Amino acid sequence: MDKILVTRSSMPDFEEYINEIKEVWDSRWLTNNGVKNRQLKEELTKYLDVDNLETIVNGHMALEIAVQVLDLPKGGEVITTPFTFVSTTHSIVRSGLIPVFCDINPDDYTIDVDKIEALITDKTCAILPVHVYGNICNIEAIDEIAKKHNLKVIYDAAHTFGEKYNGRGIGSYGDISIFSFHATKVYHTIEGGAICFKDSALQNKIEEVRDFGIHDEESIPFVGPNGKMNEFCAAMGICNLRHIDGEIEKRKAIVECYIEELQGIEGIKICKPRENVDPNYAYFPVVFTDKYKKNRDQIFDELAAENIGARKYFYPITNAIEAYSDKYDAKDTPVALDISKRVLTLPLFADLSLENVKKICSIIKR
Ligand code: T4K
Repeated sequence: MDKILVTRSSMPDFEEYINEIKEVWDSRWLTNNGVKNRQLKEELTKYLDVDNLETIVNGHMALEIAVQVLDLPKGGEVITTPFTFVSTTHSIVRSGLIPVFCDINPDDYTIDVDKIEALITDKTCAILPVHVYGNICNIEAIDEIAKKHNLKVIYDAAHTFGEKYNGRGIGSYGDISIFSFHATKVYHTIEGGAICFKDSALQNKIEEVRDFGIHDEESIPFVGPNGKMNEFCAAMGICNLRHIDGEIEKRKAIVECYIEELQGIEGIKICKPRENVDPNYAYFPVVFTDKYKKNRDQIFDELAAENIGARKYFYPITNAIEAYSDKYDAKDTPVALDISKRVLTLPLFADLSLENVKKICSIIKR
């Protein structure tokens, strides 16, 4: 059997993409807020149902720019989750801020809102939760804590493209939400991302910070990175947006098949979707408890032996990685530590056949 990896990029037809880049090719305008970028921004603002949006070179840079434009004080503390991709934590540290790790809840692996307030000090300036796997955080509780303590909220919404909560685009929550459009995501622009923000007064600053902090040729008010998306990526995004609803529908059928095969088995835990969420079926995490006959690593190895590349997203948790091991102890977030040792994300992409889903499940159940 051909190798089945955890995901596989969705692609438009070759002709469709070539057609989309023809104009870019002819014009030789390849980046720096070109026509494809401007079109994509408009289409994404509508599709994602957000107030304001800027395209960014990748999801990580979107996080760093989000942290920068909110003017958080250097050395300030940001309460966040360690159960995420390293990008989330790195974005805080690389911005001169201090991550303070809050544990996660054992049901959907998002930040445990009952543990946030105990971590607040006079240095706390923001909360940076993650809608991990596309599971939506307890937005109401986070909002209430943030208001009470005058904190900014930045959602790492990297996994939630197209999701809605209470009928509103998920990117419209918090002061800022960021998306990743990496090749491995439900929706991609090859590499890419976006910042969505409530306060339209941030518009100019975000545009300028994204472009080295340049206002015009003679005025550079901010220090900024090169965070611009190029025209070839934007063109890919325009093509992929035409097909996204169908892609999500196909993922839904796959997830339903996984659930049918794996639910109700002692020792196998599957996330329940929250109410009032339109999901995007981004990941399919499965947690193996002590009641299961084999542990996560054994199942990972058995799948690998059959050419199936499940992934241990998110292991190790970010407060356990070498880069931070002198500053943090992962035992301080025991639920996250435990889940990270038990979770496996199974292959999930739009053209994964149901036959292969059943095969993956039969190896797990064997
Ligand atoms: N916040 C969160 C919560 C995130 O999860 C991420 C990224 C970010 C922020 C930062 O966003 P970006 O700056 O990346 O936009 C992947 C992705 O690189 C990363 O985007 C993603 N999260 C993370 C969870 O997963 P790897 O190292 O696991 O990717 P890799 O290369 O092993 O690819 C996984 C599988 O995807 C491959 O086995 C096959 C398939 N694949 C991969 C590539 C690169 C394709 O089908 N096509 C491709 O082009 O990190």
